[in-house]
Amino acid sequence: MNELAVAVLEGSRRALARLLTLVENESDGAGEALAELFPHTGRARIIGVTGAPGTGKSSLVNALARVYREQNKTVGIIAVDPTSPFSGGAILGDRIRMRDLAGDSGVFIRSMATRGSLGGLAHATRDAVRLLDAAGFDVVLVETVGAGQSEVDIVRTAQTTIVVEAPGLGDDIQAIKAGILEIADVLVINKADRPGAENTRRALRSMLELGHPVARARIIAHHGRLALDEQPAEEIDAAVWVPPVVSTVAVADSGIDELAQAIEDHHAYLQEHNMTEALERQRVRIELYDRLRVTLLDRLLADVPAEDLSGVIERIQQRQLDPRQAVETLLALQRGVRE
Ligand SMILES: Nc1nc2c(ncn2[C@@H]2O[C@H](COP(=O)(O)OP(=O)(O)OP(=O)(O)O)[C@@H](O)[C@H]2O)c(=O)[nH]1
Ligand SMILES: [Mg+2]
Repeated sequence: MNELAVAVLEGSRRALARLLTLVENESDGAGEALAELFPHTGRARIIGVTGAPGTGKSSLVNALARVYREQNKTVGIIAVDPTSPFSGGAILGDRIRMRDLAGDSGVFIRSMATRGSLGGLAHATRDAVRLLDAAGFDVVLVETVGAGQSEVDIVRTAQTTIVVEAPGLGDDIQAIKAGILEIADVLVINKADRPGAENTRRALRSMLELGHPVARARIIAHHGRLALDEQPAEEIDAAVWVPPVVSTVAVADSGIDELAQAIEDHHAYLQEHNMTEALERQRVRIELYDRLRVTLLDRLLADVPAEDLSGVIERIQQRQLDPRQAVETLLALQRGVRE
């Protein structure tokens, strides 16, 4: 068996840290260990925390981790920063803010930054979560900034997704437009001690109330599309989960127990409606397709000479070849190379 994998299963933090570095660098070196650890995954509760910069995600993760520690659960934390390739600042900030968890051997904190593509980061994050899962952490918290598509992908790794809002960040409706309702299982208004918190809360609430159709669309977009194929419509109808809105003051530990309870409620809801497995199947399918897409494209680009590729791009630009035909042309070129 792979040495690092054995060491991780035996509880070595050093081995875990080394594997995480390999995963973060998208190095092939982690492949064997990941494969051997994979059968040991599937036990952790994975919770995603996302939201605009500075809304208090790290502070909330910190506070939640303390709640889980009080319940004697071990906690792994991954803070993902997809925004900047050289984000020493943010990472340092996270480390400092989470300092009060340092020294607790039941907590492991790791930051991850963009190396290559965002798609790569999504894969690396999934692998990192699996490593913490295999290492035996009861709860894995994944923090990621923003609500763009790539962040949604990252967050889709989680069983429960918390979207964090804060008052005074500008247009509330804007944030809602950005599609947060589609990914939120629990909505948090953090910085409830700040002016405007009640307005933000009201805006979100009314969106949600407006929103039986929204809630339904959310279920379909986030949880449901693929699961929907496999479940009768009335079952989905009965199972609509309207995300609770929880107000918190993360830095004063206020509302954190309510947040932990809302996460628990969501978990119970998934169990009760037999959605856990269907959702996992969907996550597996999405990941498999993502990985196939990346691998097939890499393979094609490796097979087709660069000048042929730029020739095709040139011909599209000259309106001699339409993009659909171009795909066929490239695949034919690849077959030519392979034969
Ligand atoms: N007043 C108030 N300040 C808070 C609260 N929660 C967090 N803060 C402060 O807001 C700032 C940002 O908090 P973070 O927890 O780092 O926020 P974040 O969302 O993780 O930030 P990024 O990771 O940089 O996007 C810090 O100065 C916190 O002390 C809160 O509930 N009330
Ligand atoms: Mg943070």
